[in-house]
Amino acid sequence: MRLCGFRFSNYHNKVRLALLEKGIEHEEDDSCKPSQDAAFLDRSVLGKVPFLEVDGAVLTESDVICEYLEDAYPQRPLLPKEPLARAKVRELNRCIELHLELVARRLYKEAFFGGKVSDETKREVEHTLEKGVRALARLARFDPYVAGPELTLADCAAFVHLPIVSLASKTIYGRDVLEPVAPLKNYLRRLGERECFARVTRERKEATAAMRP
Ligand SMILES: N[C@@H](CCC(=O)N[C@@H](CS)C(=O)NCC(=O)O)C(=O)O
Repeated sequence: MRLCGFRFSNYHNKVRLALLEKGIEHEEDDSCKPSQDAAFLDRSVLGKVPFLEVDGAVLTESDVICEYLEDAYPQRPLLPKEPLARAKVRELNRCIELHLELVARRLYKEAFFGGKVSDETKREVEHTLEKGVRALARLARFDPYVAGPELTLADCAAFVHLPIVSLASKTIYGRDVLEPVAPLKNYLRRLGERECFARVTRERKEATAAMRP
């Protein structure tokens, strides 16, 4: 199986974390950039990364890929066995991606890429982010992992997405919208000390440095 994408991508790194934590043997193609070219759409239907090539098929959408990995490689599980506990992990994951990362993403053009975002969009995003932050504060357990006592897919998502939400909001609003989630900083620092998480961070930084002119 081959994971395709690039190591600067938070969604790509989420899947890398799952692969590495589960100890799944795999190849990587880190040279795939999002594109709407027909040749790339043949590989990734929406032109996004990451995607997984496996057994002659292609899987897109990081959550779908992670759930496939759970089903196909049940060792070192990243989802609890019990259905309700599994659903609670997915709920947290959804909150982090749909109500925080995807919302903050509307700011990235100005926060990270030298573009401009309208004041109206900034106001709208700030308001929506606040709702997501309140939901995260209510759902997250931090005892010691985000969904409870075991490491799960929600930790993989939190680790790659939440620092970007913080950074984008600090750049655009001059404040970290995630500040009210008090245990978050220590939790992310502790998570970053795990071997696989430290590796993904190190390799993301190397990839970022290599991209600079
Ligand atoms: N929902 C997708 C999101 C993936 C995504 O947005 N990837 C970004 C890179 S971090 C991308 O390919 N962006 C290009 C685009 O949206 O066209 C997933 O979970 O895999």
